[in-house]
Amino acid sequence: GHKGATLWFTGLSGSGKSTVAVALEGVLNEMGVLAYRLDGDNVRLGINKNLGFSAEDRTENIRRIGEVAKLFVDSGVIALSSFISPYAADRDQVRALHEEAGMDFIEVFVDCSLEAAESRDPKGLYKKARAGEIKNFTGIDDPYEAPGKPEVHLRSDQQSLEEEVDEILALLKARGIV
Ligand code: GGZ
Repeated sequence: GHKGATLWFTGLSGSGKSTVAVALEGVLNEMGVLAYRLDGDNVRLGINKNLGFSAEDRTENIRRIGEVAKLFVDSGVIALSSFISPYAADRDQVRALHEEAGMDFIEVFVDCSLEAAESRDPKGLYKKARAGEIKNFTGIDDPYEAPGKPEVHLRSDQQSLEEEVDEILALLKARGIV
């Protein structure tokens, strides 16, 4: 059997949060474990489409996602949440929300140098940010507060995807989540 939990992936744009979440989702599904990914494509275009990238809007984005993740946990699903979530206080709020309800909250720091993330630049956004066409871009002219004590600390510019997935799976097993 398994129980619900929130895996909270945090890291720069282009760090590989979604890539790891997609790979982990595949492995969990093969194991017969229900998992659901929350990311910009299904959240920022839906319930959070009225939010932008100011500090206030990022905080509200994370707050709402935290509440949605908690609903998934309540239903017994593993929520895989992939958002930059640049502010430590916002992530800690979501953690508190889960822990007060006796729910597992696993912070996964997808650590990647700015250089590596910027060289990937899959959507060309860093280039636009450097050119001043996008303002307040995380890592360029907006802050990213790295987690101090994440449950999992991945180095996506040094580890393979398989290693990253295995590391998370080991923790889920150790915690009795899967
Ligand atoms: C950071 C931005 C910005 C700004 C648009 N800063 O690579 P992506 O495209 O898919 O990931 C980024 C995504 C960040 O949205 P989040 O909801 O994860 O951010 S937060 O947790 O801070 O609320 C990027 C794109 O949206 N994007 N403008 N200014 N990323």
